[in-house]
Amino acid sequence: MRTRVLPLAVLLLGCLPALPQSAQGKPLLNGAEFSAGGTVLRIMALREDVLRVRMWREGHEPEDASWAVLPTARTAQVAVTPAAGGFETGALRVTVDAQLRLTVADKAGHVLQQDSEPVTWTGNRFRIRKKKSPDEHFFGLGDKPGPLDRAGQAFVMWNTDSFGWQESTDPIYKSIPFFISFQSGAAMGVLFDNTWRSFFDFGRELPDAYSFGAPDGPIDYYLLYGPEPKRVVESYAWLTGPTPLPPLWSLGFQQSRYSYEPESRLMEVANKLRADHIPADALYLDIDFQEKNRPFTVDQIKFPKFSQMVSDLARQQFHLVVITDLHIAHLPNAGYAPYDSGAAGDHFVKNPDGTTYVGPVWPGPSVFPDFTQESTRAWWGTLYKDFATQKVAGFWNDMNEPAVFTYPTKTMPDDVQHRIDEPGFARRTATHLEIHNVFGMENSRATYEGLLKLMPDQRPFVLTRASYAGGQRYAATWTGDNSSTWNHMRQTVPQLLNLGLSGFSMSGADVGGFAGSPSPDLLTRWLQLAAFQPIDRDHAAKGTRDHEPWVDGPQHEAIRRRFIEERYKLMPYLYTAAEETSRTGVPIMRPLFLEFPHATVDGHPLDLDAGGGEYMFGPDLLIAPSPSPEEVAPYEVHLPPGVWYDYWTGAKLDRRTAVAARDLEIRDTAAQAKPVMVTPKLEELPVYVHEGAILPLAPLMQSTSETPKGALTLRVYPGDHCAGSLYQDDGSTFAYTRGAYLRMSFTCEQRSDGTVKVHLGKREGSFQPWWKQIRVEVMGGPQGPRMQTVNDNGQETDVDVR
Ligand code: NBV
Repeated sequence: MRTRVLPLAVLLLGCLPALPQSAQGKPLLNGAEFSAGGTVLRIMALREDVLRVRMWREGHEPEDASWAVLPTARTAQVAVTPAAGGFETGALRVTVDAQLRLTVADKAGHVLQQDSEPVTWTGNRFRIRKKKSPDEHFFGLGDKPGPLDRAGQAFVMWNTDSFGWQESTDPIYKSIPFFISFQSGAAMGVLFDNTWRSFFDFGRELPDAYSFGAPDGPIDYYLLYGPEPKRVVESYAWLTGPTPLPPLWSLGFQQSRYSYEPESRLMEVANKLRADHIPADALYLDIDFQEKNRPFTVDQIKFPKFSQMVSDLARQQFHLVVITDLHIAHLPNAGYAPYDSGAAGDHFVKNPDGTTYVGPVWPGPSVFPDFTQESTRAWWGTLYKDFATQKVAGFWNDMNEPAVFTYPTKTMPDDVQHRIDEPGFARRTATHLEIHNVFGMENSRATYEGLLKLMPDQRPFVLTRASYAGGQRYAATWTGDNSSTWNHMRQTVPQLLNLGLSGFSMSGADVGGFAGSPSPDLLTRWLQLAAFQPIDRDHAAKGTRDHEPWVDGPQHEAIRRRFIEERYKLMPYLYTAAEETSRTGVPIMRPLFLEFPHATVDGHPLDLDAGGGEYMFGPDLLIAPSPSPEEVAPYEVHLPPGVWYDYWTGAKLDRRTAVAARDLEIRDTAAQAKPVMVTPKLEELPVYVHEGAILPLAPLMQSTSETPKGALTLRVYPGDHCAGSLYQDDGSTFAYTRGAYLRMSFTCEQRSDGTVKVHLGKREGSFQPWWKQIRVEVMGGPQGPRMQTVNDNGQETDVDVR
């Protein structure tokens, strides 16, 4: 823990109230089962701090299967101790009353979650209602727009093609039925694993209750206890699987448009990026590179030398990403291999009468692979063979809600048939109502697993628009068709933060906005901000003005270039953060409360004071964009307690102008939490580093494929808990799993004579890095940064910086 204000959770959370008479439970080794009034409630402890809750009407126990939760986690169990009305684990106390109302408390008896009423069914529809405190906040639920805190709002889960969505639009592309409740510094996660059109209400209907339910499907949810919010996101990754380590290039700048065509235009963009020294790693081809919008084809007139083009781009150190939508043109007997092979294997979704469902999308009448069948996913994977041979680097799964041009539903009819044939599931037919929300995730899974089969030692890069809980196992994501407005740029922050809390760390929003044309200032501001977001992809709709960094003249271009360059210098830091995500589930982009849950005296999330605009990029950088970026006007930056440095100047911040600088060492005073006033000009974005951070930086490169020339820099910000780490590997293969990685940790210590001792830990792993020297820069001194360069032979060393 970095902060020192003690949590008031313990004081503010209520104590166990006198419960109505408790239910007679049947003890289980790992939990208990209760029944009353024809309803069964089974609660199982998967871990001391993770519970699974299932409920059904007697005789109707639902199938125990999941698209989201890993089988290892779902079947995990710990022994519990039976107790009056329930049981106890090492961390939790579970009680159930005579009406099957569930209460979960910590071991000290502080209630963490409590049903406010018995669960009721209306037909197959049900709702679970829990008590809500006035100071309870809610985060997560994936890409849903709106403020960071979901309190006071209601949502529906139904993956929807939402071109031009607005802040109040719901639902949009993804359904991630996972949220974190946060109260008085304590967090609890809830994954409601129901794929139907589920609904969530966080105090909108009733101010003192929150609820979730569905029109059908199982009551099956998981409770993930913190109390630290980081523990909750880590447990969520344990439950649904971590984000794989991405290829390094996917963290570089990506340039896209709907559509770069013909080939000469794509090459022009590539050449201009290099000529103007704008670092970049990826270029995208949207649907127009295909023949008549048919997936897995290439328009031979517009792209006559496709293979050659891919290798020319690779020579310029660009990775090519191509779109491969899931709809297959309905072209019987026309020599279109994806249709022919799919039809031969009986891979397409059916109508209730057994005929193949055909719906209109970009290629015209189209058929849809039934991704709920393992064999269909395997067949889909084979469609990537040619692109893989040509060394296309990444694949973009768009339209997979699935979007169909039938109005008003914009998707398949509710009654189309999916023939589930999947390990862990009973073989059965399900209607689209059950499968709709997992369809996009299973599409991206088919792509990811197919690529792994075709190129077993390459980390796949798949970008998906639709997904469900657990979809982070297969793909990165973006927030779909946003707009070129200031508000949409502002929206990227809460949206990407909530995606990160919902498992999707590798996420981005179309930079510059998809629909519409950004003003020069908006595009500049957006490129600045996105340089500090996990995926930095500039993308634009058809018919909009050009979006590339150079389009508004040299002054704008210089600012834009400088920020993209900063991202590339920070690449070792960013990649280390991505590796942390892959191990722990802690996202790259983090709300303040995730790093500093006890930053406020009453335990409310500091993010709310900051208007939802501030966030952490990795563990150490605090990004503070303006709440009204359309103007150059002063605003307050709320920094968590402790000492902070200005990232750009390296200067230590004196947050109490009236107090002498030596008092900066006094901790935890209310005065210290005073906001900092800033008025950044167009070329500035406030970024701060907290004391004790050690940031690894690389010399500037134009692409992550380049080998950096020069020393590794460690920027040290002396202060409490001074430590940092670095992770490196070849950036593209799985050699790291066989030991070819490098891990180093660093610490620092301030001596009374002003010297800073920086300890460089021994290198772990067999990967040989690019550098021979390490340049240590100690920030914050009265005369500016102090530096010292040492040779690095991989052994432990101490560097004294005077
Ligand atoms: O493939 C075209 C677009 C794509 O550029 C965009 O990023 C997707 O979100 N796609 C939607 C389909 C058409 C949108 C109007």
